[in-house]
Amino acid sequence: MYKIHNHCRACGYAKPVAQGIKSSSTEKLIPVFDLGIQPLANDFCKDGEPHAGYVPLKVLYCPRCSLAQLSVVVDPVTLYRHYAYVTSPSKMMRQHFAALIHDISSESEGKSVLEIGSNDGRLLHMMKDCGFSVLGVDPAENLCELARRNDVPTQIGFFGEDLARILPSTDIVIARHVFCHVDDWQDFVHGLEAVAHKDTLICIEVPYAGDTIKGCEFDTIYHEHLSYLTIKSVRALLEPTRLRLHRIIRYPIHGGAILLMIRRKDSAPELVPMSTLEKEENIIAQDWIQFSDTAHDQISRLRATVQAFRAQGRTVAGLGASAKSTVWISACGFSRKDISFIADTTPQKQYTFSPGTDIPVTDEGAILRELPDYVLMFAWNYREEILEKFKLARSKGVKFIVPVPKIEIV
Ligand code: DWN
Repeated sequence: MYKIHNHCRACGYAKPVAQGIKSSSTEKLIPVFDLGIQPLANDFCKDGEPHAGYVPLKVLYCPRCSLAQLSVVVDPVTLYRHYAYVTSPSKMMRQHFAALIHDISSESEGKSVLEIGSNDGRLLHMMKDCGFSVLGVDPAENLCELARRNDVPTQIGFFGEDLARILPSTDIVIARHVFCHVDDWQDFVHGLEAVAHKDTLICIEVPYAGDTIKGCEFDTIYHEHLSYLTIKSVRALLEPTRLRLHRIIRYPIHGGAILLMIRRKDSAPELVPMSTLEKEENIIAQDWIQFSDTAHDQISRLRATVQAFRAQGRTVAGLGASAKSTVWISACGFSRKDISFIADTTPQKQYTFSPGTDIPVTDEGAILRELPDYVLMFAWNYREEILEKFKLARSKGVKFIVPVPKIEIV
């Protein structure tokens, strides 16, 4: 179900000199954060369905290029062949897509778009309406079905050098929150080089490690997210390839993300000034160790907060059966005694259980039906939109517990 990962996938630090021969050097990735054994964050199963199981969740830091990465790699077929996460239909995501399309169009006049990890085709459908010709790639059979019903042509499979060979050359490549899910970066980059022509614009959007650390967003650390990127680690990855960093744009989505605009080294312009973000970046192992201390403190606080409310006879529910919810619930050791249900808009998640627990996931209407005293906002990255959406429930006394960046009751 998983394999051990013990060398840096960006710069090769601590890589054994040959398969099976231990590295002669004393190079070792540095353990910086450990949440023990956890269920898979999107392993939402109906009653009686078999669970995928439990896997160690530990983060290692590369002292050479600053990439933080998990100590294991879960079989991607287990994670993604049938995927519960569907791109959010929220207003915030639609606004993000509009900004992304604007920023891409300001950098490229290209009209053909390949999206890697296209999910249900939501972004590509929006780009198609803007006049782009689109093609998606995604390994999830259930999501490809949704995309095709959305009239978005989608190739089923994991993107890499092999799959790239059967794909057309394209003006624009987009990979949103998929690159940090990939184990073999070299194979992925070879795939990018195969589909890119001289002027292709490659746009890779990932959570930014600086934001993860600053907001103590430890609940975004789960088995799908194999890597936590810094610009320094991307430079290390691209250095030996035919590709180069062209521009970096920051977005607030998903708790803070960066769009890495990448071009071929033989495309114009040759020289691009270093961004301010890159000049200021200085993430070291100690930042992750401090992050770990804060995260474990937040976990203890949330556990104590919920258990105190329950001891007073108050009811607590959750909103957003996000991957993040699984991390919080597992780290806090919550069960249905603590959280009576989680409400969620995603049909594939409704009437399942939070991975590894007896906590049911139900529809959003449950909040108004049950009027719990407190609702844990596991989808805190949509905070304002959620608070607006649940104005009526809040007027009836429901309070939200927002766990990130600091536990807050609103
Ligand atoms: O990288 C990934 C990120 C981009 O998305 C994936 N590996 C997994 C996924 O992470 P997540 O599940 O934490 O993503 P979200 O979008 O933060 O999840 C929000 C959840 O909350 C969804 O299940 C939908 C739900 N939701 C809701 O029920 N009502 C969301 C909103 C805004 C709402 O109003």
